Amino acid sequence: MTDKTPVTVLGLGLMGSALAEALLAAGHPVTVWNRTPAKAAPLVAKGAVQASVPDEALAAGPLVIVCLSLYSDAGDVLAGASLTGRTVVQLTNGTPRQARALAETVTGRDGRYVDGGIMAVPQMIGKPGALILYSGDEAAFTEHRDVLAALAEPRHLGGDPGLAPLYDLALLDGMYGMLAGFYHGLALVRSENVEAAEFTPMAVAWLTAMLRSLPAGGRAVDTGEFGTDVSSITTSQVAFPGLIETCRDQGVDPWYLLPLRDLLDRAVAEGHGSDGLARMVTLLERG
Ligand code: FVH
Repeated sequence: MTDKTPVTVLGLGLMGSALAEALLAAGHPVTVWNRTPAKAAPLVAKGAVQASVPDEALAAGPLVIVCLSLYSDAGDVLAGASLTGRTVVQLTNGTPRQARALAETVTGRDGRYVDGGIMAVPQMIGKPGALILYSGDEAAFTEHRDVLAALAEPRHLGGDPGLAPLYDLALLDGMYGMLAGFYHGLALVRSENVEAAEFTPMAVAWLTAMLRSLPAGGRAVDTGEFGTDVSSITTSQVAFPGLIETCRDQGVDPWYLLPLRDLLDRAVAEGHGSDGLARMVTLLERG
């Protein structure tokens, strides 16, 4: 017997399994369900109860964590199940629109809905440094905050269920931009047979130094003061043709640099050449 909240986990992929394992490690009774039942075996060996259908798993306790590939999978799995008195914490990756629609479905069936964006990989779950962003029913979140803290630092962003996926996608946006730039630069030096092992430490140091400029850029956007004493849009715009030409000379597709060049050109044409790169935000917002 335990006074710990029973938790249901629907979906035992890489992430769902890590979530269930962290809850077991924190002493919660955990009931799991997965479309492919065999994936539950390692968790059952650690004390989880395996349900044979989603309904059975949903009946096990008040808190239901959903972690499937797609929102449509979550809709299918929850379809027809009784959600009365259940708090559904949806950690499947999706869009704000999908989150708001699923929240309506769940609340329409007397459940409470919290959406979440996992800012971690499975290996980070249950360890310091992992963060999960939540939004939606704040009372339900507060009630289960301590349970959710077993997974990662829980941070609630507001009552609109679409906020967690919005922040999640915005952070992924930044991550993909950084990774695309790194791999593109790597392709460029590899055109002269430079090994990744030589280039990577330089890229890490350079990108780390550049990351330190983000707070000042954010402040410029918040205040509308885009003047810079670091590097102007014109400085970048003038450098871009050389960057693109070098890609072509070295046999590397300039790819993601082309729309960036167009944006810089537009910024200069509209009279923002002396501003810092943070000005790009106001141009993008008109897209
Ligand atoms: N893994 C990660 O690093 C990221 C970190 C950030 C958040 N994502 C999101 O988490 C969701 C699940 O990701 P995952 O890594 O667990 O994904 P898989 O290992 O591929 O497992 C997918 C699970 O979904 C089940 N599933 C798929 N389709 C259906 C369906 N039509 N009906 C029922 N279940 C379905 C699948 O079941 P099975 O294939 O084992 O039978 C797995 O349980 C995802 O949104 C990430 O973006 C993870």
